Amino acid sequence: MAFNFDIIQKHYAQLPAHVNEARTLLGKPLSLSEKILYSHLWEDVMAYNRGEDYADFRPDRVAMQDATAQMALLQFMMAGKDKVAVPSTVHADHLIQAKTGSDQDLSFALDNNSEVYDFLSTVSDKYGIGFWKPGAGIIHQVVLENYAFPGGMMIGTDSHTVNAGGLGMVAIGVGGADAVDVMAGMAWELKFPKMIGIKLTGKLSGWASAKDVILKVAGILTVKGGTGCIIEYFGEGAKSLSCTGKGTICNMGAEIGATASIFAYDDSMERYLRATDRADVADAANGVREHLTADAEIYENPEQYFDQVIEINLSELEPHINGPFTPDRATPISKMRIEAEENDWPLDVEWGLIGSCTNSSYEDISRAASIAKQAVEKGLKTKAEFGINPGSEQVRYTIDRDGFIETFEDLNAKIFTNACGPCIGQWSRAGAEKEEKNTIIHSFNRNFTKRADGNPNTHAFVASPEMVAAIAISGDLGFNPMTDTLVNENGDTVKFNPPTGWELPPNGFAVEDSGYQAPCEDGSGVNIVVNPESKRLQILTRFESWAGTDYSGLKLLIKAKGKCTTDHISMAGPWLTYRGHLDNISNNLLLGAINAFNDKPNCVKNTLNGKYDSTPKVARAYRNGGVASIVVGDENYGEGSSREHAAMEPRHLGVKAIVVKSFARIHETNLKKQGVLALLFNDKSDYDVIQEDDTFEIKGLTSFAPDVSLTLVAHHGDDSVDEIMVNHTFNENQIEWFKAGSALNLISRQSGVNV
Ligand code: MIC
Ligand code: SF4
Repeated sequence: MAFNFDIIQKHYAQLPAHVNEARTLLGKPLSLSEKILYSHLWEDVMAYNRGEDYADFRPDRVAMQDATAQMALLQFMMAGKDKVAVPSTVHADHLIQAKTGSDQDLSFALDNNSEVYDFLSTVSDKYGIGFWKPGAGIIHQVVLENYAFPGGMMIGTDSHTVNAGGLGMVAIGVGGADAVDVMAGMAWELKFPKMIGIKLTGKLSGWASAKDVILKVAGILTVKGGTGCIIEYFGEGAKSLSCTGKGTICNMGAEIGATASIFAYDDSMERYLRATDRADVADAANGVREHLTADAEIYENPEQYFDQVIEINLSELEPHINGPFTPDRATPISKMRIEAEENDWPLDVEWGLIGSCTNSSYEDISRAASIAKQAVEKGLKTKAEFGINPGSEQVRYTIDRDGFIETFEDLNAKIFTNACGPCIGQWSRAGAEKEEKNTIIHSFNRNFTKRADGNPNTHAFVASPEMVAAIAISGDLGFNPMTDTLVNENGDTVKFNPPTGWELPPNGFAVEDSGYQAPCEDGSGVNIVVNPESKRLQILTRFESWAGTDYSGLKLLIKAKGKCTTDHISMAGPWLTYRGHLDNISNNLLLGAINAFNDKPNCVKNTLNGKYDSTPKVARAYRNGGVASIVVGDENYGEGSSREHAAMEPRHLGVKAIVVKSFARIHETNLKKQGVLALLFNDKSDYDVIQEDDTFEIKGLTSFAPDVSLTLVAHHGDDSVDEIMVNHTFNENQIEWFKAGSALNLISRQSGVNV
């Protein structure tokens, strides 16, 4: 039986009427994404221009993971509500470090993070939020197994929330402040997305997997190609993929900046729902099946209806390996050796890691295990070390029962906790501090510099779990298991057969304790205590509201050059410790960003004393000296995570504006929510005009209005002045957030809390 089945039933009961109304109003057939968006509008149906108009939505549920939930819930506590308005869950998955193996690592985490876990569990209890305890699994796998439903809409404080598109849901990653809106019973705002259609023909076979579909798409669309879009997959090839395979594809839509990705409801989803004990949802979905896919004309003539169409033939798809340092650098396996040699990437592979929310399903593990099994049978020993993070306790229990864990252990693999682990730098990798140049391969989604082990010289490559297994066993990045052979311990030449696996466990899923903790019925008596001395949790104080004048006397904190992801702005790994303490985590502000004036990370000029120092220290020195500042950035600034710390930290340390060539969606919204001016160079070449010693004014704020540009005045060291036109995407409501000092200040005011 599914959680909150009543909500799903109610939605399906109204769905046909909503879809018909939207179709009539728009006067055209509807894509699945449009059906879902229009059936979740906050108010009456009206037509929206894709990519232009903001719309208010009513998501069905909210999911949060521990590393972002702390800040989301600290904000929710200030909103003046007794209970969450929609079903919400918290998942304790990011704070568990992979070191020795699951049991020891979990008990260490329980001890080490007890303060944070107690806080999350108590707040969840108080406000009626379901809590998935440490060890229960990774948020997106748990959501897919328990909560996602075809035709639904959800938001989650994690960029890979989009994973639930694999079960036909419009699922969107957001910052915590957005989650607060929905949990507080308010509308949730989003610019109505554009639509990219990806037609999948043919059928996967051999070594090609669902992961290779998205690795190839990432190569085509690049890290910003999906910005502002929902990607809808369709065609015979789409139907042939498993539900969890669809999840993998949707999951990595985050890597190309897509707002969401989605597949229509089909038999694979029905099978998955039934296998995960949700026959009730499957039966209900079957009753409205025609509304859980696009109208036929859309998939017949996609060019007429989507903003962009891509076609991929699964029968011809070659396995890919993406990386290093960016998930969109796609190389077909047959070209990998040449590419690595040309670019001087180390060919020796030191680690193969399987897991993460992207690829930790039963099917993934069973296919990778089929390669591991062959290795043992063929007398091969693994050359690289192996680590596995199962996606959930249900998957772990079932793969253990079915012998896959044993198979990996035969290859000396380390079985880590059901958690994010190395994917988010929660990895105590021996020797990483030596910062040696090396290669690892994993089945995760992101491979930004330093992400997995903190070593800037680790070249991390992304591939399917079965390819990770083969390459880790061979220890050679250039190994192509489809054509190459290996020599075993007896000196015989052996070759892998293509992987085999099961879409779903032949004997069904099983689990003894899923790790779920339901909230108490009445949380009014639950007391939340945060120790004022705590280093990990800090009750928030409100950001000051806008003083009503233009800005002047602003200093340049950093002009960031090139890729500046949220990992560069607010690093994870060890810093996850401080996710509930704004002042402490602000000490990581922009640590990874490269200063355009000296090409160094974490070394910027303090123009108050002319000395170079670490970026967060200079930010603090400016703030303590009563000087406000700005940050200048390149393209796709804030790519990657949903972590709003990347927006709250600059705000906390006195940064008034972030001026860039382009933004990633979630980060841009996070900045607006926290009262920071997110500004765009009208002429991108003005980025070059900014000098290290500049002092700035921002003019036009007293008449701040949608679609009206502002002026950034740069006073250079030689007394010359440049007036730079800067644009923004603030709408009326968002301008009110800016004026109030943050969106939360506005909500609190509206709820009658004194601000
Ligand atoms: C990630 O994959 O980068 C994370 C860690 O899951 C983040 C969330 C976070 O920073 O806590 C994400 O993807 O949003
Ligand atoms: Fe966790 Fe990695 Fe997935 Fe982020 S991408 S939710 S860190 S497993």
